[in-house]
Amino acid sequence: MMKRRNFIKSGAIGVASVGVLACKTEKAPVQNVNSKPGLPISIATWAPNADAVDAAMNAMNEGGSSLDGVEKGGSVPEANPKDMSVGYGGRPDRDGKVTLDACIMDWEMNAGSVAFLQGIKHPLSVARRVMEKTPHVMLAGAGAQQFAIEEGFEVENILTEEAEKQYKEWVKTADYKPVANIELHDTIGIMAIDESKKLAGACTTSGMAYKMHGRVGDSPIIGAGMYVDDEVGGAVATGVGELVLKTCGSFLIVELMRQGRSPQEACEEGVKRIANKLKDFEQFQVGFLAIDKVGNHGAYAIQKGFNYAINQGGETKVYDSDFLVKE
Ligand code: SD4
Repeated sequence: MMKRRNFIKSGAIGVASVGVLACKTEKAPVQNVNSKPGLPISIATWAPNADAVDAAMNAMNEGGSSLDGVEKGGSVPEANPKDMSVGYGGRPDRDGKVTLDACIMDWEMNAGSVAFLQGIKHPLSVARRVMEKTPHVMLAGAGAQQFAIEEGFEVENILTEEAEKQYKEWVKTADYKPVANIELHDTIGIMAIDESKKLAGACTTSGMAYKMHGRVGDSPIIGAGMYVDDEVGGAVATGVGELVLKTCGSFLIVELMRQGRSPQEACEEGVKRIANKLKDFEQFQVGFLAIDKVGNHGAYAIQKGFNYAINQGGETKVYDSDFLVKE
């Protein structure tokens, strides 16, 4: 039986998961636009997702659209058992169940999403099917799994031995402490613009490790974990989803860009909104990443430690994001 008391006592939200790869990052140049603009582009949260932005770029180079790119990119960490924040290998909730959230959106405001999906390695591809094959935007839980099965996805055990081992250790104390940045988060929020200038975005995650069973974060929510508007640009979020949900983070950033802010300025404003509105925000990490229509990008986080990967015109780089809480 879970130690529910510990869980409640130590707060409702905590930090997601452990990073999979040590990556050497560069500090992003301090300017509004921290790279040369240029298309095609693929960009994703967290440096270990450099493989994912490359996969997205390859998909576009092979004639795929930006939508194909973000789906392909997101499928890289989903399939990687060493990435314990996304898809197969993701950490379970406090009841030992791996529950996945994902969403996808294209340049025509088509959007699809799945939440609280169990037993399916590639929730992002299911989200795309929701978008393309149903009259709905979002399916959750058993209904999302049923739809996935009907679409030919296999139900598998996606709790790896390693994730189970760590979970069994965690259960001994069942302490759900929000300690930001003692570990990396690897939830992937990914965006791409292809040669025909079409913008798409996606987000996929196993959510906060050891969350309450049934908890859904920002990642599958259009406008919270991800939002793209082909006229303006796009934004994605990572970190403690509760803070992003309460501020409609990605939508806010895109709207700020619509009003003339650069991607960098908009990400900074998004983090400041959290800081101005939400108590105790310093305990938590949230990172935002944004691009505009021509491939300028920006990033900003509450805390040190957020980084991201970008492939622009075939060149892959990883950058450290600037952040708000400076000691
Ligand atoms: C969530 N935002 O479920 C996700 C977690 C995350 O990197 O981004 N981790 O709240």
